[in-house]
This record gives sequence, structure tokens and C-alpha cells, in this order.
Amino acid sequence: MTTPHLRMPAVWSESHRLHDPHGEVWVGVLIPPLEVPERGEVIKEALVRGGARIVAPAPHPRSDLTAVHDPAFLDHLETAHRRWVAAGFADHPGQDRVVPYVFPLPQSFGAVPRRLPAAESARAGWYAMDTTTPLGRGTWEAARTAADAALTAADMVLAGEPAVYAACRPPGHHVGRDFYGGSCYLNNAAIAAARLRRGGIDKVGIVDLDAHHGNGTQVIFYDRGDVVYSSVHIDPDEGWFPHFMGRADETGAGDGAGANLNAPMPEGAGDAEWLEGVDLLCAAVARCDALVVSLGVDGHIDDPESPLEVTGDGYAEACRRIGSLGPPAVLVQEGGYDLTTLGGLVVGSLTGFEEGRVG
Ligand code: SP5
Ligand code: ZN
Repeated sequence: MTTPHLRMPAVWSESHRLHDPHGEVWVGVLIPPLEVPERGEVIKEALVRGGARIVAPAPHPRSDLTAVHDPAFLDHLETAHRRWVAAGFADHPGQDRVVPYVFPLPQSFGAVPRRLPAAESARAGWYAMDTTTPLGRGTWEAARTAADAALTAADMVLAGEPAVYAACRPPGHHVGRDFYGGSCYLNNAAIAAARLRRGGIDKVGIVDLDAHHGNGTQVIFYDRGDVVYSSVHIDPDEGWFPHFMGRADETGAGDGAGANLNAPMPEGAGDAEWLEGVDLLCAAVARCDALVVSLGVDGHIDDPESPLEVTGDGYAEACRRIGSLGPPAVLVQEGGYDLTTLGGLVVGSLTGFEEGRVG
């Protein structure tokens, strides 16, 4: 298991450490965070033990981000913490991370124009979808470097690598064009998919294995036929995050009609049932020219954030099946919160992908 064998390069940067949530507000209570810096470290250690060549992310221009995200949203992410501290919230009430308390719901405006509020405490809710995604001093730089990692992996695939892994932290699949949440700030997978398209790939398929539905990725590409989104995840109708999206009848709109596939799973779903969902995803992206795998491993049976009961063998088998589809692939890290199994799950998944590719 730990003999060096990984062929695919892994893009990783220590800059992920700059993002440390410290806590997250959930149902009004400050609880310990799950998306912690240790995640990036155990993944790195497992990659090195697995023999992967570690590559540093190359800085990319802002235009690679605006291919997916709203420029004003990017400005907000970059400047919000500075403005928050300047407004005094770190001293009083003693919160040094940007955390919203009011949200400008569309129905609260009707036909009245929505205008930016003066208070930083209110501005915090303009682009945030939840209270569990604190934005601290180093969050922007870490998120920006994670996006660079995904872009670097996409560049390497465009240059001929069959598969490249991007150890993105913080993760990204809950982020849309102009909103963030779910422990995510920039949509690394969507940014990689857009880069592949602009690099000449006609049709990109996204396969999202994270335990949670990638609502951000889905909404970004929902009306596009050139990027297929497919996801297997815990059923939001059983009460799970991201709650508002991820149902099987969300199949795409306009040019994207039929290009979105959701396979919601019941609580307690194990390898057999979950792999049937993975097969639906594989069928959905089978005719794509390149793949982006949103590799969240929080569906694992020991993970504290989901009730799925997928094993390490299940994740390896899923990636074996995805690898055997054939197109070149960028594999992007999403969730996975059990620090004792995380590294092995990631390397086992990448190993499965490579086995599928040769087999
Ligand atoms: C990238 C990713 O996997 N994001 C998922 C974030 C889900 N967060 C939902 C809120 C979590 C509250 N968890 C409380 C656990 C108490 N036992
Ligand atoms: Zn997740």
C-alpha cells in the first residue's frame, strides 16, 4: 500500500496553511472546524510516501478566475478581511474572521434595487451562502493558490500528461459564479474545466465524488452543453448539506439540457449502491474529451461529515472505472475530514485511477 508507485504528478503548495478557519458557526454555535490545515499536510505526506512527483503551482492571471467568477466577487474575497479588521470587528466583538449575520435574500427586495450596504458586517452576507465558511487573513492567498494548483494541473494535461492531481485546499465545489460557502471560496474544479475548454478541449466532463452535492459547479455549468456535470452524493432530501440542490430531476437547462446528472444516495449507502451511482456518472461523461474529477473522499465510512459508508476499496474502484474511460483527467481535491484515513484514501483513489487507465 505504501510502496512508491504513483505515476501521476501532484500539484501541492504549503500556501494552503495560510487558511485556518479556527472555528465555524453552525446553527448559531461556534464549533471546531473540519476543513483544517492538517488536511493538506496528511495528503502531502501520503503523496510523498506513494512516490508522487510534487509540483508547485504556477501563478496564473486573474482572467483564469474571471472565466468562472464575477470580478466584483473576486474583489470582495481579496479585500473583505482587510476591511473587516479596519472596521474593528477583530477588537469588538472579537471576531477576526469575516462571518456574516444578515443575508440579502432576493425575496426581501421585490422590485427594489439591491444595493451594497455600508456596514462590513452586512457586506459579509452579500456573497456568502452560509455562516460556516470564515474568511481570515490568509484565506484569499490560500484559495488563490489552490485555484493555481488546479490551473497548473489543467495546463499539464493540455501539454500531454494523461492525468494530474491537484491537492487543492481550501476545496471549491460549493462555490458559484458570485457566492461562496461550504468551506469553499473559489471553485477549483470549475476553473480547471474552463481552462481545459479554452485550451482547445471541446467537451469537458466533471465527475464529483465528494459526499456532498457540488451545487456551485452545477449552477455554473447548468445551462451549458460543453461542460457536463455529474455527481454522486448524500441525498439533500434526507436533510444534508448543501440542502437546496442535488436532486435527480435537476438535469440541465437551455443549451445544457441533459448535461447535468445527479445520483443522490440514501443515508448508509455503501460500496455496492454508491458504485451504481458512479456508473451513471461514467455513462454521462463517457463521450467527453477530458475529465475533471472532484475528488472528495468524505463519503468514507469513518468521515464525520456524511452518513455514506463507502470504503477505501470503494473509492479506488470508482476511480478505476473513471480512469478506464480513457480521456485525460485533472483530479481536484475537495472534501475528506477524517485525518487518520484521508491520506490513504487520496493515494488509493489515484492508484485506482492509474490501474483503470492501464487496464
Ligand atoms: C467541501 C465540503 O465537503 N464541504 C462540506 C461542508 C459541509 N458543512 C455543512 C455544515 C456542517 C455542520 N457539521 C456539524 C457536525 C456536527 N456533528
Ligand atoms: Zn463534502
